[in-house]
Amino acid sequence: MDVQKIRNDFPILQRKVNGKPLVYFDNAATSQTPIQVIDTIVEYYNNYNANIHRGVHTLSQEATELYELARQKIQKHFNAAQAHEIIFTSGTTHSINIVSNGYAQILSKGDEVIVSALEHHSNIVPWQMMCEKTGAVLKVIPMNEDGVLIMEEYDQLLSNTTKLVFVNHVSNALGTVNPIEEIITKAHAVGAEVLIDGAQASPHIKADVQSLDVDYYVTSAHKLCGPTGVGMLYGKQSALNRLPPYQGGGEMIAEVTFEKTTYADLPHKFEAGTPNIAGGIGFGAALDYLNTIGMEEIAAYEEQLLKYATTALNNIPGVKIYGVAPQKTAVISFNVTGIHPYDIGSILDQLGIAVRTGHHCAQPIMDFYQIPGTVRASFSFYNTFQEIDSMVEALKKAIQMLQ
Ligand code: C6P
Repeated sequence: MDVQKIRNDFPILQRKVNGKPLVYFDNAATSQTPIQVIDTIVEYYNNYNANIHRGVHTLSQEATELYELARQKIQKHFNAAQAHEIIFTSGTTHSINIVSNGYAQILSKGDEVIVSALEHHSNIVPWQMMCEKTGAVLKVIPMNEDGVLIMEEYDQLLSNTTKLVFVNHVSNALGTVNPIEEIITKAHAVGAEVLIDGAQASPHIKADVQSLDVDYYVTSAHKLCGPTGVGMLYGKQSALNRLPPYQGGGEMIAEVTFEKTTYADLPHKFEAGTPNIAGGIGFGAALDYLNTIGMEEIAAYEEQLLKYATTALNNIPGVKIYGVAPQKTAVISFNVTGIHPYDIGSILDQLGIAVRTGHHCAQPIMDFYQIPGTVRASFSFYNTFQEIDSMVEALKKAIQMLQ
């Protein structure tokens, strides 16, 4: 992998922040966008901006064709059996809400659903809302000090009253890669469906939804070098057909009268209204970009970055890393004794280094460690070892100033 060449694809990496070269280590919040994706979006607006699935005119047909081609690229990337099993959404949060809203009409009092202790709020709150509506009971797979799920406890939680399990593939706060194959197999053995939140996995791991045999897999394009405001809900055809629509409106109908409306087939049943057309096409371009580099190459390089940064940070007195699972993506959450994460983040920003600080929308994880938050450095394939050195130097300066 030629990282220097790759960096030239990302115009934003050339800019300075506070007079210093930008070191962008907030990739888990959102990834940067290569020129190939930016150009694709600009080309859409310059050449064939039109509403899709509606017009007989050329522009509309071109836009429709490219939007549907993007759906096929997503299908291929995640190895879905059929293109209509890919629903375009505004992102992971929207995707989860489509399923949780559907489940609010499927479950009843006493049914059980299982979440993990490692979740982002997006994979907790919609389900709590669903449980409030239905009377279903939410159970939690606990984690250990290393940030690893305790699978024996999962075994105990599963029963024939379990209807759905929803777990992330990778934790956004700690980088833990969860054993989703085992989670899925065991859930299916008791007749439960499984939703996997792939928002943090998909930039690093290419999930094969058929071999995983997962019922729902969700992600956001902006985590994968694509635009914001677009994402996907993969669902097995049978699972999606069971769910009621989420929103009513144009495009999702077969026939409308004031007496009765019938819904369109998949995927349109879940795609009411004019979608983010440029975003969908940009999502496809982002997958093309990543696949040209190669997901395995990306993962191998990021693993080196992770190892290098972990060793360097562990050598700084007072640094404590949270989440030391054997299987991790390139995310490091840490604190320095006696210093608030926000203060470290602010000083790093003064030095041009972008990290995220706070609870990372994963408050239960922070509560587990009894901390208000962490500093999170998350790496991507366009980051370099030298940038990690810069962060380490900047962190040492910050510690000197703050301690
Ligand atoms: N995590 C982070 O800094 P949306 O906002 O819908 O694109 O993605 C929500 C989401 C869901 N699940 C996981 C595991 C996530 O990491 C995220 C987004 C960002 O960690 C922003 S809070």
